Amino acid sequence: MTMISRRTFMLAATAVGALALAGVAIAEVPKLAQKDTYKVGFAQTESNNPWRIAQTNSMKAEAEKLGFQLVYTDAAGSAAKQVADVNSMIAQGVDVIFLAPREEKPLIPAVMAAKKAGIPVILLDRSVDPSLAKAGEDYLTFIGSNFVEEGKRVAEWLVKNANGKTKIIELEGTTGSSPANDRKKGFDEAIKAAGGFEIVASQTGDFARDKGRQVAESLLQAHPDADIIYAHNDEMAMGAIAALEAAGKVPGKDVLVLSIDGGKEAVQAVVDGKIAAVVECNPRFGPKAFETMMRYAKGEAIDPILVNEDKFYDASNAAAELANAY
Ligand code: GYE
Repeated sequence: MTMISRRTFMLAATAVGALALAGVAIAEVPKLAQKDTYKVGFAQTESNNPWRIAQTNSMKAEAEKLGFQLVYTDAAGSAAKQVADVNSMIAQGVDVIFLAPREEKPLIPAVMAAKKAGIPVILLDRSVDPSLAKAGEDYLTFIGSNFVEEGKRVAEWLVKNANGKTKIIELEGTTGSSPANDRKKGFDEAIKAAGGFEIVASQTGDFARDKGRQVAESLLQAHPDADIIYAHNDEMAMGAIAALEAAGKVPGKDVLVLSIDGGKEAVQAVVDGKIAAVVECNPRFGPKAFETMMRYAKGEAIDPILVNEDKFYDASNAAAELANAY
């Protein structure tokens, strides 16, 4: 180092230190050392459906394959517990945290606490509010599906295949979660742009089967002429099918049911004619999640969003694809 560059370096280092002391956030994700093995945290949000279980299994299988220690927690559907889970991972000194944030805002403190502790965070499957935390600054990246696109793909299929049906009940996912926000946005905007449809009711079923059934039941009573149900995930779609059958309606004939996730049960329901179409949301995160972490440790630049590829199922391919569905 020449004297001048050494002096510049010292000044810069002092400035960063002063900013940190002043409590000003430093715009940099903590580094990850290159090591033979890692202790890795995975903070799951809940385990009440096949999608979550497939995701957890994929993460566990990959950690095992690599011989990494996995600290796994399940927040059981509570954002407060998930924040506590992340804090406990920080206390246990994990090298990196994979976080599936239940909601966009309540998990911000967890992201910031990990950053402050010098632990890089990789968001899996759900994101956080972009005005409160940023990829490449507060966390490394978001790996997951494009939820706006998923909602849009459902709407585009519907516009082509509605066959005169027009009145839509929308069952939303967990309020404040990124997939619920974006699946609504993508679908509603495309439906509005197409014209000729009406969303007669839109209410949360919390991504859960029984809640979806109850909400569908009361919305079908309030809107007996509804002839389309768009559910933000398979669980609520299966709940809606139960509600329709209990009301003496035939799913697939009287009412078209549309869904997102593409688990085996839903793809089978497409084969059976009960669900009209499903956009897959790919839950197999393990290989990409760990590969991204190791690329980061090597010093590679990581894109702020890494998008998963999703398939699409309807009557034309469901039987052939059934064996590949998770
Ligand atoms: O669709 C749903 C799950 O965040 C993409 O959450 C995920 C969603 C998925 O509980 O079934």
